Amino acid sequence: MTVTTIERFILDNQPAYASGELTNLLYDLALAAKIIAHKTNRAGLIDILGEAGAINVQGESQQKLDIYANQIMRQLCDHTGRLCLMISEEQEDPIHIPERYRKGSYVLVFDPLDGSSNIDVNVSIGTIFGIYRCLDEAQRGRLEDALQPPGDLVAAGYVLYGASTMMVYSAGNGVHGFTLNPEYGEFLLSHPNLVLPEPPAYFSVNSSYYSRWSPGVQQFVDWLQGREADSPRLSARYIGSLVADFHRNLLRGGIFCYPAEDERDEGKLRLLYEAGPLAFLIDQAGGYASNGRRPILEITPTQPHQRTALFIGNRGLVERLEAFIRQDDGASTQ
Ligand code: P6P
Repeated sequence: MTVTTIERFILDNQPAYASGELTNLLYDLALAAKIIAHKTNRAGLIDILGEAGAINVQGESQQKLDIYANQIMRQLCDHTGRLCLMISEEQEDPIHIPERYRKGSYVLVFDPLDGSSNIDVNVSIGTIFGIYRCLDEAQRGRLEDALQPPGDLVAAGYVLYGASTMMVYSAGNGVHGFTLNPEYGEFLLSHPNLVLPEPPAYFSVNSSYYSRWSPGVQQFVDWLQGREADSPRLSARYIGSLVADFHRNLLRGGIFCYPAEDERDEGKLRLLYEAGPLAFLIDQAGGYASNGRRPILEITPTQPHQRTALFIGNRGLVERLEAFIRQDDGASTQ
């Protein structure tokens, strides 16, 4: 049984064009994952142990874990000379590289700790990231460098802080999963070449919002739930933590849905640092991601924090959703 660390794997599999910056950036993200995992795995203890940087009687000084995760991502990446810009879910404005540091060729977009509201109930949470190359080496770090369609990502991945800590990434050459061995703090290759299995096993959607959806989405979910003769045989699983739901569906096959709603016509999830990187991954794993009418990979963001509806998983299920919407919701430019 060969033991492959994530560092060894990244080095052995770096894309031919990578000058080492991308490889080193992925190392940096693996280190950030270890540091964040160390904190999230003890989240429940911060109150009891009064860990440093955490607590007074009211808990007011306790650092929110998603702010902590954001700080770790920034501190590990802003001075290395690999990046020219960062976009974080935690910060309204783009994060520019301080003048005193060299700018690199890559842009990092990330949600430092998605689903952090689940921490208090000990549900798995995650970090999501995407990496673009700047558009013009002579003008690195413009907002346009981050506002590229997810199909132009050079790498993407997530970290799942769950029963074990896993890092799953792709640099365009398949999807690979690594599990953290906490004894010696190494991510070891545990899930090489992840491909969506067929037939799928699960569907994930918050059915309590049924009345808010368009007729096409309602009819698709009815179909998913077995109400038609040709319905698939799926089980419902909805954790309410995007990375956890996505990861389970990646391993077992399925579809995750966060539809647009009558009050939220772009849905809840963010295009740039949530739907986009996951769409890149699912494409690499043989699946498909749509906003209900078009591929997520083809949607060029106009704003860093814009939202999108998201249907992601086995291609057959997502394309069936698109058919329901075309049939029942009529033509739309969306
Ligand atoms: P709802 C967590 O807040 C999150 O951003 C995702 O991780 C998750 O998939 C979704 O929202 C859950 O949203 O509306 O079903 O609670």
